[in-house]
Amino acid sequence: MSLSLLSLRSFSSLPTGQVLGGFHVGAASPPAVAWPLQHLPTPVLDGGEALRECWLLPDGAPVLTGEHEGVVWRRSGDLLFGVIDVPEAGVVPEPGRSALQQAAFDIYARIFQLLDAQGLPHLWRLWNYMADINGEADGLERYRQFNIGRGDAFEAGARSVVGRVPAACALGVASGPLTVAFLAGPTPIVPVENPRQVSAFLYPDRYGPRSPTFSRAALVHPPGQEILFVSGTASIVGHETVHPGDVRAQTVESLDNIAAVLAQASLKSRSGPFALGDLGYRAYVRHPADLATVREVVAQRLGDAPVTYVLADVCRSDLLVEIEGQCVR
Ligand code: 3EB
Repeated sequence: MSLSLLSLRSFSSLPTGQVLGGFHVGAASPPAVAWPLQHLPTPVLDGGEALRECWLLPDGAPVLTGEHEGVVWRRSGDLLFGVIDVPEAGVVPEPGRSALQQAAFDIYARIFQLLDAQGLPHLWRLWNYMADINGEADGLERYRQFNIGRGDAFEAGARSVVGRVPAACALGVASGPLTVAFLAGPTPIVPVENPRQVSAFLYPDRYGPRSPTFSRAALVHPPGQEILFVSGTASIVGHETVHPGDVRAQTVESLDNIAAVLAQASLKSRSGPFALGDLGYRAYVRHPADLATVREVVAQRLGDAPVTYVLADVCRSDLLVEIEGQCVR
């Protein structure tokens, strides 16, 4: 059983192999498919109508597909991928909670219920997207509201909010529901932190009342494999944003951070060291006009490694770029 990640640029093509789940990035609506598909309603910046990424299974791998309170999921062996979208307009928040906070709580609570029912309790990687991430409502930035709901659900689901927490990203798009995709498995992650950065789950409360729940990277081990997920990585040193307003320097700093994470991951790896050129990447760019600069720095540093550029808002308003990656072995 071997999992692989396929990237497709053509709008018309769909994978022919067996799919566990995937992503459709682009403004146009996604195709109807029988597997969980996360739609990011935001443009791909470097050409093509849409990007499709699929987690592929070996031909003939058995799959089980289902739905649990809005979580669309597919399982093969002990691997489970799922997607849930919750429009905030349909949420009735409990007193003292915003709709976004409640939506985040509900989504994570449902995911944990599903994982417990499936006997696969360990979240490996989360992909979080929401509208207007830097907007303020009821006196609190929306990303910070999301962090409260997520953290509360981790605790309600008897999960730790520090230490062994999944890899993740959290980005803003122009519109649409709060959408969360996840990959889960039977074994805990091996967490990886970055010595250049304060762990996100220990950020001081000037970044919000509840710290974000994610590891800088996670090593996970499907049977016979090792996968490294590097979380969304930005121009943060310690806990502070560095180079505000300077997209070139922010891109360099983000790549320095990824290099530092890879050095730590290499120390814990079963499959050998990780170099920058070994990963595939997604780069989230806040302003389309910055694409050329980001690409130039990335090309210098990453060479031929595959990178997809996506328009998105990073979760601090002074961050202009965020880069994530993965290596499947
Ligand atoms: C940071 O380092 C940048 O809230 O899940 C990166 C990856 C970021 C994941 C999340 C946030 C998240 O704080 C932001």
